[in-house]
Order: sequence, then structure tokens, then C-alpha cells
Amino acid sequence: MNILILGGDGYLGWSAALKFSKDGHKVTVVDNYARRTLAEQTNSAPLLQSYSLTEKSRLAKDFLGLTIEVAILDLSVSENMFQIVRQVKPEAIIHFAEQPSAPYSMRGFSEAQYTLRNNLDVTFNCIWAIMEEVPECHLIKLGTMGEYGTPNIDIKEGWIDIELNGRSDKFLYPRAAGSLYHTTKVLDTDLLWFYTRTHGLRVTDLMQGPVYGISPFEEEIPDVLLPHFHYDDIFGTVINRFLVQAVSNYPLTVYGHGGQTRGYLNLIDTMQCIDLALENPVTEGELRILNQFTETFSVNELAKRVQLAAAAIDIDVKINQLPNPRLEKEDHYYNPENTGFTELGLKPNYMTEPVLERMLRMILKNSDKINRDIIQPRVKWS
Ligand code: USQ
Repeated sequence: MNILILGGDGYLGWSAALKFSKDGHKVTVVDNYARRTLAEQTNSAPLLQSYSLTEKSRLAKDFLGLTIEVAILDLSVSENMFQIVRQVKPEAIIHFAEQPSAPYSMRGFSEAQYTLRNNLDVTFNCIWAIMEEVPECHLIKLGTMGEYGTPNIDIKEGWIDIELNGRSDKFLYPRAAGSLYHTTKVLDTDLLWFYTRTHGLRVTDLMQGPVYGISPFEEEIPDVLLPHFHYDDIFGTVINRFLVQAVSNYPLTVYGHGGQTRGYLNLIDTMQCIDLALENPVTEGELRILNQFTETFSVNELAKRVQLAAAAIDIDVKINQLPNPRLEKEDHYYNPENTGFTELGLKPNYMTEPVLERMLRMILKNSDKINRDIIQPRVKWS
């Protein structure tokens, strides 16, 4: 398949480039290095410094024999989006090209404005480029489980049937996001739904939980090809953060009571899910929404798991409850459905002790590069 990956320099974008090129697809990645720029501006460098996309593409050829075409473009500029879609003529677009950090989006006016504009502009431009240039193309868009928030009822997979005064209809499941970043994904879903029902787009919208992991493959790959691994408070997700904290003898930073429950998945399973979406495309005028996670845990449970995995390799880990910098429910009901991917054939790689141990060992190897000054939360919601 001819695949265009938007946001191909990011944690998930570069992982997907390696995975789908390795699987024999023709892969082109586009990025404008926004994530690198924002990380630099906020003093949030990843654990391993990364080569440019062009260099990474050359290294992927040298080490793994993979071909990955690269374009450096800002896709929030519509001409750039149209140009690359016209040039590549993709059968599928995987869209990761958004500002992905909730704390960044809550840092102040300019960060909020950038997140809103960038995320919606890229999605809007992508929709129009598909409609004008490649109307048959399957758009696989990365949304987030955070679109739903934490309602006091079960979370369905994208849609809900509502009955009122003897009549019933099907609607998008109600959304109540907890950050401006998550809200941009809610708005994306609405845009996608509008253009799907009015212009016959073919869309899979993935409601993904926080991802953990270092490599998109089971097999070892050279460190120079690994995706960015952030552990700071702004771009690092909670498990990656806890593992780095464990290695650097830093008490785990549980926010508030630690009862916050989310649906998590391994980076390898993220790739599996996208692959399943690619191999099972939707039909014209269909918006398929899939909840993309394999297990749910509270933050306290995660901290305990990291503590146990670290103890197995003689690292003693302490857990600390900090005042929560975010506004979120800390003890709540959480029961989301995730049967869509299981029905498509997902074989989960769960968060076992060996999985955590492998990550800990990789971090240990690079422990001299950990910056302990970027671990404490620096952004408050209010
Ligand atoms: N948390 C802690 N301690 C920390 C970091 C986080 O207790 O040191 C807590 C947070 O308060 C939150 C939970 O862990 O309750 C998850 O936080 P996170 O930073 O791992 O995840 P989040 O900000 O929600 O965002 C991440 C990705 C985002 C993706 C989202 C999926 O950055 O791109 O959309 O996970 S979800 O959370 O399901 O919305």
C-alpha cells in the first residue's frame, strides 16, 4: 500500500514509518519538526538526542534496508498539504501531525492558541486534500481516549444510542475532555464526522490511551533508530516518566490521590492496531471509531507495577503523592469498551514485568543522560 504518514518525526509517526516500511509498504513521512521545536522551547529534551528525519531515513536504509521517503513541510499551511497529497497520491493517510501534549496546551495563551490552530488546521487541510486529490483514500486519524473524559457511565466505542420520548437515534458518544489538547481532538472528530456524512470520506478515528514503550518492534533495533523518548512533565507520558524516575532514584510522581484510571497500550500494540485499521479499510461515508487500549490501570497501580519491576533488578523505588497540577477526577468510575480491535484480531502485548524490565534496562544504559530538573510538574491547569 502507498502510505503517507503525517507527523512522521514523532514518537508514533517514526515508529509507524519503520513498522510499515518493514512490512513492505511504500512509506512517505512528512513533518515540520514542531515537536522538537516545542521541546526545545520548554526545556524538554528527550532521553536520546535524535538525528534529523533525512538522516534517520538514511540510517534506516543502512541498518535495516528500509526505504522511507521524507518531506519537511508545515501541514497547517494548506498549499503544503495539497502539494504532498497530490505528489504521493496515497491509498492511506495516517495522521499524527498534532501538538500532542495536554500540559503544553494548558501552559498559557500562546501555547493554547498554537495547539488549537495547528491541530484543527492540519486536520481540516488533510480532509480537503483528500476530497480534492484522492477521494478514495482511507484516513486513519489519531484521536484520544481523553475525548470521552471520565463519565460516570460506561464508555461505548465512539457512538451511543439514545432513546427520548419513545424515539431513538445514534449519536457520537458525549465528549468532556480534560485539557485544551484533548478538546482539539473532540473538535477533530466533529469535523471528520461532518465531512464523512456530507462528502463520503472514509475515516478511522482512533481513541488511543497513553502509550508506553521504546521500540515499535519485538526485535532489537539500533539506538539511532529509536523514536523520541520523552520523560519530562510536558511531553512524557506517565509510564515512560515513572520508569525514568525509577532509574534515576527519583520518587515516582503520582499526581493527587492516584486513582485516575486510563486505558494504556504498548507501542508495539499501537502499531498492530494501526496495521489492523489499514488492512480492514472502511467504506465510503463511514466514520469508524475504535477505542485503542489493551488494559486499564489507576496511576497508583502503575506506580506499584514499576516499583515491583524495578525491585526485580535491585532498584529500590519510592512513591510520592504530589498535589495534582491538573484538574481531573482522582477517584472515579471507568469502564470503556474496546471490543473493536479484538474483533479485528488484535493480540495484546500486556504490561508484564519482563516488558517493564526491558524498558528499565534500556533506560539504565542511558541513565547518564537523564535531566532530573525536568521531572517535577511545571504546568498547572489553573
Ligand atoms: N500522571 C501522574 N504523574 C505523572 C504524569 C501523569 O500521576 O508524572 C497522571 C495524570 O495526571 C493523568 C494520567 O497520569 O491522570 C495520564 O497522564 P499522561 O501524561 O500519561 O497522559 P495525558 O496527559 O492524558 O496524555 C497522553 C498523551 C496524549 C494522549 C493521551 C491519551 O500525551 O497525546 O492523547 O495520553 S489519554 O490519556 O487516554 O487521553
